[in-house]
Amino acid sequence: MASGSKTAIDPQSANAFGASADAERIFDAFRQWGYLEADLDPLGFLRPSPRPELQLRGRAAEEARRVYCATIGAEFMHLEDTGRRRWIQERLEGPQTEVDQDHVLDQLMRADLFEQVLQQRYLGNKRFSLEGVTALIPLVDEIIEAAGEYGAVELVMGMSHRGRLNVIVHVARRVPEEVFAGFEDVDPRSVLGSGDVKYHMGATGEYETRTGHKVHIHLVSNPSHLEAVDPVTVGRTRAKQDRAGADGTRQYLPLLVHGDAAFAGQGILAETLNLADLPGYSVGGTVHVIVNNLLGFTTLYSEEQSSRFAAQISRRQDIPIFHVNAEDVDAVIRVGRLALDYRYTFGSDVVIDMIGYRRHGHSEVDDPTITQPLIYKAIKDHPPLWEIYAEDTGIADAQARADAVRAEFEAAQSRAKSVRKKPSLRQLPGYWDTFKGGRYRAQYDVETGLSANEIQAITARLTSYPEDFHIHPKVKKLLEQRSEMGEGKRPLDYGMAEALAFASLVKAGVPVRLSGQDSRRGTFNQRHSVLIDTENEHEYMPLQHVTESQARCEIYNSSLSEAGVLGFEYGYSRDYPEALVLWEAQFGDFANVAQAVIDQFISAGEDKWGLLSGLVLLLPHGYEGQGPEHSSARVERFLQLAARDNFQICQPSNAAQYFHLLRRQGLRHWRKPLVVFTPKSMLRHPDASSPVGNFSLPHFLNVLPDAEVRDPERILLCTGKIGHELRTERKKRKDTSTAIVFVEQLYPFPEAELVAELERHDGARDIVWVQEEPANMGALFYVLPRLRRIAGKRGVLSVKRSASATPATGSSKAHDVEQKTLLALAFSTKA
Ligand SMILES: Cc1ncc(C[n+]2csc(CCOP(=O)(O)OP(=O)(O)O)c2C)c(N)n1
Ligand SMILES: [Mg+2]
Repeated sequence: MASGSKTAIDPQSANAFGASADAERIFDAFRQWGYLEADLDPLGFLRPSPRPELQLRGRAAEEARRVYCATIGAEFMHLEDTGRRRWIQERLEGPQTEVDQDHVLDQLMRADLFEQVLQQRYLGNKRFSLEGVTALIPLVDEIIEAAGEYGAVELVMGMSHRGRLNVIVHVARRVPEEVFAGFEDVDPRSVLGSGDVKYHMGATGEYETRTGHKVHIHLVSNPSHLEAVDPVTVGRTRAKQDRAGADGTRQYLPLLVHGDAAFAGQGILAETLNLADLPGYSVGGTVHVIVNNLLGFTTLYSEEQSSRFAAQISRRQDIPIFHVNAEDVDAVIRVGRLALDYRYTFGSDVVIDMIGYRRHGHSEVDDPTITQPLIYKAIKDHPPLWEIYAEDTGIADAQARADAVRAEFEAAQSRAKSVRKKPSLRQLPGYWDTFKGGRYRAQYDVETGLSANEIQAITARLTSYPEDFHIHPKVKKLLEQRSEMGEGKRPLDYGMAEALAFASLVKAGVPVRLSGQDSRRGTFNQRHSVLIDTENEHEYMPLQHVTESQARCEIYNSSLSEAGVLGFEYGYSRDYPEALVLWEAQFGDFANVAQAVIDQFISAGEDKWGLLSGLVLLLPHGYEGQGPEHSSARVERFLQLAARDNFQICQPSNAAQYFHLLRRQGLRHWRKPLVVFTPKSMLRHPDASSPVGNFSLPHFLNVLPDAEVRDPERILLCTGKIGHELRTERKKRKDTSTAIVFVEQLYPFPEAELVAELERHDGARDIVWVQEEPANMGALFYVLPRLRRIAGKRGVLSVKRSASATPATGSSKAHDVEQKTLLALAFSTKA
């Protein structure tokens, strides 16, 4: 079906009729509806849908039909901007660019024969063949070719399983031996408990275009969870662009390759699309390619989506969709060029929906004739794409060329056994020290205190704004209070502690980026990072005016998404390791909507792929009578994921500790994700505020010892808010025999500090873990065995709410009763 350069549209087509209003009307009808009658499925199962609007005759109709109902179906009349619509129509109706058919044939052969050699040599192995949609390889080649001409230096590519091995060889240009080696037997001891399967691993490589441009290829590591890699890829791109400066969006091009079922079905894709034009998240346009085989595993397209095309989820946005028949490879190439030009002209996302088929079962090992017997009957006798293309283009020596390509792959395959295995990822350290160019240094701890003078100087900047700025009276008061805090006249609360941490970090050259829902003001009215002029809504961000030479500080209100935004920030943190990157949940439990990002990337990325991230998650947590959904950040889930130093899990119980924790994360050259359970009611509570002197202490303390009680008979161990309530209760009871110790870092478990604290109080008989959460939640299951191990002969008891199906009661009165009982039990429980 290859059309070759012969099908170039007559440049006079539309213009010849330009004078006639009728002709224009006819063309408009085809521009609007033509894609529905287009010939898009090579096997013909997805039939054109005849439109009454297009039952038109005459030369204009014939010409318009040739443009809009052939093998490209362009959906673009929904675009709001007339200029963009006209741009697309002129490109489609005007002269078509030449295609280097010789080059295309070569790529199709390579793509198909690579799969066939894998099939023959490793029968019964999963590889997720590209056959049926091998036009992806020349399509991506054309995209890179065009990107190189625009000055792109890197293609940041996210994709799932289908065709990934083919892409690693033909796009990332790794030698095929490397991929073949992945199919050879390996010593299981070298990968046990870490690493990942071959069709998920990331890859990098160099691509030299035919016009001599060098484009680095970065294929992002990908979990099985379909589309989860989308926001990660876009976030990584944004970080690279931010580093590059003004030219970033030109230099770094994101390309996402999707399956049709996943594109239609997975919400995280929709969340990612929605980030496209938001200031904190835009990347100057992402190119999306749907590798559409009209199947998802065993499921037919008509069961996948409530629309004709999988691509139609993207119709909600102002972006064009180009459906294209995967067997008209020249049309595919033209669509690739058109999409790239569109991205670079308008800084917009663009979707290519390339429709082909899947030659084998989903993963080659299952038999598709059981579920789609008719489709597979048609596929059985359908020749590979390179043969069709060779015939259509009349390239004579195709078979001989194919034999040579096959021999090349077979030779590579026979060399595969001797390819040296990569060392296990297990040995990779968590340190990160590339930006100073030095050797790895274990800098786990760094001094985080600031002198009183430094605090005062920063406070002055944080609390001032331009003279003509009309400040809101409530914000004015808050800044006045912060000013007093910085001068040591009143204790510092969390909001001030955080502002001081951020300001001091950017002053020291560490960029800060925070995003989350309503994060600029702060869900609990605690942050006020951006001042808004009451007269004109002009903005002033004191954190951007700390010093002349400071690093950037960015705080964004995110879209109402968790998975999409958290994935984005994880990606960002990957490519901006010298920055402190934070994501904030509105309430901690909303992070569960992003569970795949937490499970598949944040907690597992280092183990699977050897990739480091210093991302911080801020998760408001605490039992305050607000009901089942606003109480718990699900501490237990994070603790269950913790192993092999994969991340840090902390609950700083006062403002100064929060300050030191953020600075520790930003300053040390050791990149590990940090999960912080942050307070709500304690944000401004005097008990959790800290005197200014505590900000000059040298370090974050993993354990806060009890300084008040000398020889306790009982030690209460806890984290966060409940500890302050226990202290109040102790005062009320005039109790002098109970020590209250805060475990500020739950993971890695601060065993040495806790042992020291228990030894210091060796007269205490009872050691009690106290938590607000029910028995089946919170840190209980995690701390109890660890405490028992270090408590020796002394008993370890626990006080908690009864096991429950929900984190907390919906009744605030019941909450109060429960809380009182907890406190009473904490002081009375005996072994
Ligand atoms: C979130 C998620 N759910 C389910 C699966 C299991 N799964 C793997 S591939 C696949 C079908 C994907 O179809 P499509 O997106 O069209 O890609 P194709 O394999 O057809 O290229 C499914 C259901 C998965 N990997 N991720
Ligand atoms: Mg599919």
